[in-house]
Amino acid sequence: MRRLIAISNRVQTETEGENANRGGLAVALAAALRESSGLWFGWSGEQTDEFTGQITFRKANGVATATIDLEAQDIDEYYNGFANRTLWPLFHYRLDLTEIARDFAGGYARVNQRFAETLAPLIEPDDLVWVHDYHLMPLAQQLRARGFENRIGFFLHIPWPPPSLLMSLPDHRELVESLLDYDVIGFQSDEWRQSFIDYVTAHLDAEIDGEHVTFGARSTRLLVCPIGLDTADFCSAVHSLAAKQAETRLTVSAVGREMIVGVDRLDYSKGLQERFAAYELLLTSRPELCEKVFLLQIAPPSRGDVPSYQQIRAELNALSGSINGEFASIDWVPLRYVNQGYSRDELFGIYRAAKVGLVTPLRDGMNLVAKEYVAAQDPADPGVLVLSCFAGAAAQLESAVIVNPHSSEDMADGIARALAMPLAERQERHRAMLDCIVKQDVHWWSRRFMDALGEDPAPSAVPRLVDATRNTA
Ligand code: GDG
Repeated sequence: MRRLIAISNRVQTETEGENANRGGLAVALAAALRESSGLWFGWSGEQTDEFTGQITFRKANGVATATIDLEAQDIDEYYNGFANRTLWPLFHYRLDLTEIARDFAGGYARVNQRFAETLAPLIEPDDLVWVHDYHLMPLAQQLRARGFENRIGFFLHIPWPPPSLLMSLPDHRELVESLLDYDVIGFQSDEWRQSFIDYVTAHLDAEIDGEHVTFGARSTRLLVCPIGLDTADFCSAVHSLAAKQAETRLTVSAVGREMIVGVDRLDYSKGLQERFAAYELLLTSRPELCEKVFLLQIAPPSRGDVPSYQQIRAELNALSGSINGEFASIDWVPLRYVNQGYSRDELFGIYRAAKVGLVTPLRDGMNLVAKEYVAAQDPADPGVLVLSCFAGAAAQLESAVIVNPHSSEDMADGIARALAMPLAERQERHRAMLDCIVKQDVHWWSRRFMDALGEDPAPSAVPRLVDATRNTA
């Protein structure tokens, strides 16, 4: 088996532990790497006075890791800047929050160069290299420039925006061209892949043949490869004490009321303000539900150094206060809004105690919370998933109650429908979704991507490759 080198912006270190508030990528990647005895390379999350390229090797959760520290300027311009203030909002269709600055773009290029320089001595000729997410799009180009001809793949965890939005980025063409130095690009859904193809068709002199784009001397396969859960591992929490205790604690404190749950990083893409507004409308338009339901929203803060995240936090504090001020009674708090993280086992118990799982992002590459909510349900008496049509997960979880997160009315109707849904319908919908979550789990996802990465280039690519070189010469 060929060795896998996975690269992502952050690498989970041992000290942060299994129960830290880990993003979807960290959870999924650890499972994929354990299978292939690979090496996981990335930023430690630590700051250093001067970048030296010194690598720290560790074992974390059974995975070999190699990490580097970054300078303050790198963190500002590359991570807080280009990644989180330019690409993240733009790729989540939030042009209003997208900040364009040359310093950010410069920091992004510099850190990608630093990653390539530091990583280069670790790569053996037969290694497969798998780069993750929007922080590191130009990395293959940097490695190719240093002579690496390994198979290199890229997986985009977030949406790919339509061409008209991408063009707001001053160097959009260079960015897309750099991506065509990969052998495989993985997308969470066909919608994001199609947006990428739309850009290539409109702006590059490239040849598109089914899943393959040939540009210059390389043919790149565009793969739809939706990320899954480590379903078996996640579901093993059903036997854990922490899960049982969390479930019991919630059931007791609910005193017979139905619980609706949301679990999201505190991020504007997750549609939390819109969700709170929809919940408010639910209580206003259906007064019979007052005192009968409550919403538990878990929202651990993230990216607190970025102003738009401070702003959303302030807005949510105000909104939750006003909803509780308007509706609460002496023994009923309609909205429990919690800014802290819980262990994965506790989360399992929290999901299981909820009659409705509310997952309503305005835009999301996939959304693993939707899958976790379904996986945690008791098949004999499952809760109902209410899911945004703009989450990548909606393409797979068609049996959810699908809602438009921009419409409070649609969301309020969806929640009411979920609360009233008869057992047989709940069971049928749950069965269909669980089937997909079990079959297309994280192991399926990594095998699918690795198979594509490990395969030889399609023979038909060779003549096209010669022609393309001749055309561009
Ligand atoms: C990106 C894409 C894509 C949340 N609170 C706690 C906690 N979490 C865990 C959840 C879930 C993960 O964080 C969040 O998953 P998402 O899928 O919503 O992810 P993003 O962070 O936005 O990540 C996304 C994902 O990459 C994977 O490709 O699905 O679309 O945006 O696993 O459970 N975990 C713990 N405590 C918490 O309080 N332990």
